[in-house]
Amino acid sequence: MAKIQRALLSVSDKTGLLPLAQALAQAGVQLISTGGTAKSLRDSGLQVTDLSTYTGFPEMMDGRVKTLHPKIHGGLLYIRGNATHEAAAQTHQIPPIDLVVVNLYPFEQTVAKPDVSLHEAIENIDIGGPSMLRSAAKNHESVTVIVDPADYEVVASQITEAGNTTLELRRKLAAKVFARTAAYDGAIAAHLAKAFETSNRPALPASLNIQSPLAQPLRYGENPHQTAALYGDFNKYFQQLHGKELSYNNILDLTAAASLITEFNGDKPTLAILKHTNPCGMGQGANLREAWEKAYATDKQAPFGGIIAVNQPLDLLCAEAIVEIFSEVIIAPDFHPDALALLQKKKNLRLLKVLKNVLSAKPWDIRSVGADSFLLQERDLKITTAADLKVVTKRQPTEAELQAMLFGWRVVKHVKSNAIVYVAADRTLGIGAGQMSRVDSSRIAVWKAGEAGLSLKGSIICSDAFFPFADGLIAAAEAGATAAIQPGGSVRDAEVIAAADQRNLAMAFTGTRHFRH
Ligand code: 93A
Repeated sequence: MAKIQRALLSVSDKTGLLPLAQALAQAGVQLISTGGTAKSLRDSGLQVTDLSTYTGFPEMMDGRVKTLHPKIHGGLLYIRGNATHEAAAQTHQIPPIDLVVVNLYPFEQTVAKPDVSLHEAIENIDIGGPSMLRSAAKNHESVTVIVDPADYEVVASQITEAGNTTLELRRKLAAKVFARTAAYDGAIAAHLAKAFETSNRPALPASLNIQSPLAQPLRYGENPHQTAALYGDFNKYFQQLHGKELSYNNILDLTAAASLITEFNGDKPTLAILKHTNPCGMGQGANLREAWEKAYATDKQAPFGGIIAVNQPLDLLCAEAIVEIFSEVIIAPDFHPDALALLQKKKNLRLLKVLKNVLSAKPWDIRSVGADSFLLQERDLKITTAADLKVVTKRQPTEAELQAMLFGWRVVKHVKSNAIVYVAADRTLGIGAGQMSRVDSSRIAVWKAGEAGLSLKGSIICSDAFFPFADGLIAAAEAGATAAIQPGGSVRDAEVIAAADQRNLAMAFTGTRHFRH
């Protein structure tokens, strides 16, 4: 690799620059600099070419245009050894620039000041700096780029030793550049989003380094004293046909509803009612009205103010039943015109047509774990089929029990842990959600079924994670369950299986758990 001959230095923060510049000068490298940087180096006794002399163009427009010149970007970007590029460089008299040292206008520090003006913030958006950094980083095969003063020393020592840097180092430095310019742009985006807001809603924290456009302002968060906003391309999934603006809780709940109903795409008419992201009733039937009757029968109290999701266009027959109770949101693939007309009479009901499956592009779960940290995981998209089930009891499930198991397993996956769901083949009978102990969830599910006047005789118990002890299963058998579906995997599986066998229960292991915390 040829020796570095020409370096462009343009830094806002001049700290630590001098030793690097001295090492470069010592190695015979020509130094080119913008106004402030050139002055500071010259004051320290170094020979520097002014960038304006180099380009033959003055810095202008209050410094907004300093380095944005083809002689600079051409010198950084042309592919060394490429005949056409070399010829263009020759024709236009563009010598190579082999090293760029830039740090940017201090945008983040500027906007951190409590009463920064929009003007001051905008003037601190560096344009030329990121452009040079990106040009140099793109061409890192031949060009060295430093954005972080912490890297001055290693570059200086490699150049002193060998006249140039290693490709390995140039690669590392280039990657660092794109991380820095991305974060810089993120900070600008967040600040401007906030500055242009009229209401009191939070901008995406720059510390999270996520770039997503603001999708929708929200009046408040989970509670009225919390500010909130919706980010990303969310509005491509739903079209709101009627009702007030969606709230934070609506968006959360309807996304849970959409994820749950997606499990039943292409299945017979299915209806789910959810509250606070948990299903409170789910049913299937020959039509949606029947599905509603079964879902609603599970719990006639909780659905008040809930979310309803259906897996086919909502018809009038079903709408007539739904409209009897107050719901926050209904989501459907579509609405029959007469059903829509009826539902639109309800002022406070939001109607959403699903445009695109929320799970169609593999979604991520993101959970905040502090001011500047978040957890990221793949969404739980595991589908369990009959082939995945391992029957562990002496008695095999009947075909009806098997169908009920697979129905219930799709529901329990969407219930907060610890989750216990009692089902029949096409309906929920009792749901116990979000308890710290599995037995308590089971007790709640049994109690809820009792409250609803539903019998658990011949029911199936579905458990999102294994039964740690036999007691939960014994209680289910006593409540009337004849079969169980659960992941298995407890050290006490043998005890649980023995308890099932003693009571002639059929039990299948899925091998997969569905925690939902
Ligand atoms: O206003 S700019 O975006 N326009 C430019 O063409 C340009 N070129 C370099 N700012 C520009 N810079 C920035 O000036 C550098 O990123 C660096 O932060 C600063 C160095 O200026 P000086 O050497 O005059 O202190």
